[in-house]
Amino acid sequence: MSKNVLLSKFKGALVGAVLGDCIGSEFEGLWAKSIGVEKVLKSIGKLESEYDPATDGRKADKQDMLLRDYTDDTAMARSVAQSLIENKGFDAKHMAKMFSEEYFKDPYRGYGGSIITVFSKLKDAEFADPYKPAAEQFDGEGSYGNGGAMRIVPAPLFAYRQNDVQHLTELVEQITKITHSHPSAINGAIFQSFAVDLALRGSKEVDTGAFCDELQKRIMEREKKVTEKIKKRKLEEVEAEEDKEATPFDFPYASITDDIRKYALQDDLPSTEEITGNLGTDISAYRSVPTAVYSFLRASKHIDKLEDRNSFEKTIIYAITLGGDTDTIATMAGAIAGAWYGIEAIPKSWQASCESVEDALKFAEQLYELSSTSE
Ligand code: R7I
Ligand code: MG
Ligand code: MG
Repeated sequence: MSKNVLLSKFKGALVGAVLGDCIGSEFEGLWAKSIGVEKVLKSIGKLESEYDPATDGRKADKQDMLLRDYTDDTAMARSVAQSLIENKGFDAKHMAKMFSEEYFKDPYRGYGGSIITVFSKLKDAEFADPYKPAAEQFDGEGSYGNGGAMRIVPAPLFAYRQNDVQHLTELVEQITKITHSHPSAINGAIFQSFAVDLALRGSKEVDTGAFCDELQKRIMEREKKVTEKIKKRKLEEVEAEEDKEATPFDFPYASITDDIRKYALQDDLPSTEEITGNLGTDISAYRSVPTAVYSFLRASKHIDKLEDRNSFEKTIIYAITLGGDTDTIATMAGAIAGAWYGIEAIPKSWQASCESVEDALKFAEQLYELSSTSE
């Protein structure tokens, strides 16, 4: 892949993530029924009307208006990118410090309800053990929220050149565990990182069948390993013979990929109720990451009322119409779509309307340089 194409994909991934968050956050927590495609188009129409192509910026009379804010999703993704760039690699303590300090500097970004405890404990212990506070969440079960997956996009960029699934898996696990130690949160972040990685390696046309097959193969490998570990521990504890046989429930993300494939390939657009019911739109990783992957795949096809929108735009708009955790689902879907279609597919008017787009472009260049020197 030429430098120009790959760099465009890196930029698309990071900017796509920022825009999904900024545009999606207006609708976070609303039911799909109370959103509807017209409302999303109206919001986007407004930001497009503020743009002046002559200056590639906002119209003169709109310059004083505030840019659309990003939320915790982008705040944390920024820390992941900055920490990887600054250290030319992963340093758990440094990243934990960045997450926590960023929160205390700028707390009103809509963070998850429980993660704040992690930031406080990390700070109080002076980041001595960057994994301990997260492991203590929810009586030692760890958070299953989507806060690991929502911020992970810089990791598959950083690890791109190594082209080693195992290496990417381990990197994502380490980054996620700083705040989320529940296997569902970790595997959700891994699932999202695989989707971004596949999109970075993708060419023009999206082949939903092939995309899902590869995603499923990769996540199955991962889930098998986790299951074996848990089973081994359980067997040692209780010696229960029936635990030896794996069930589909042991491979939640691999299993749900069948539904993602089915809904994405279906001729008619599945009803919103079907998607929200079966894939989900809430703040758990398991009920939001698959929805983001599905939104990206579905948007490569026709969607009524979005005929004059390109596939990147359709991804963001469609993801938001599903309601629920809209900023997070749109940020994850936007990262995948941006990685596939590249920065050229992202309207300039959108880029001019949101906070942190310029930084995302800069981080993309830095991660590109880093990943090419770490070959
Ligand atoms: O996962 P997290 O960072 O939240 C991310 C979400 C995104 O939508 C952001 O846009 C922002 O709005 O928040 O934050 P956590 O606090 O770790 O998890 C989010 C919520 O999930 C928690 O506050 C709990 O309500 C719930 N949750 C759990 N509930 C019971 N048992 C997460 N894990 C558990 C659990 O194990
Ligand atoms: Mg958010
Ligand atoms: Mg959210």
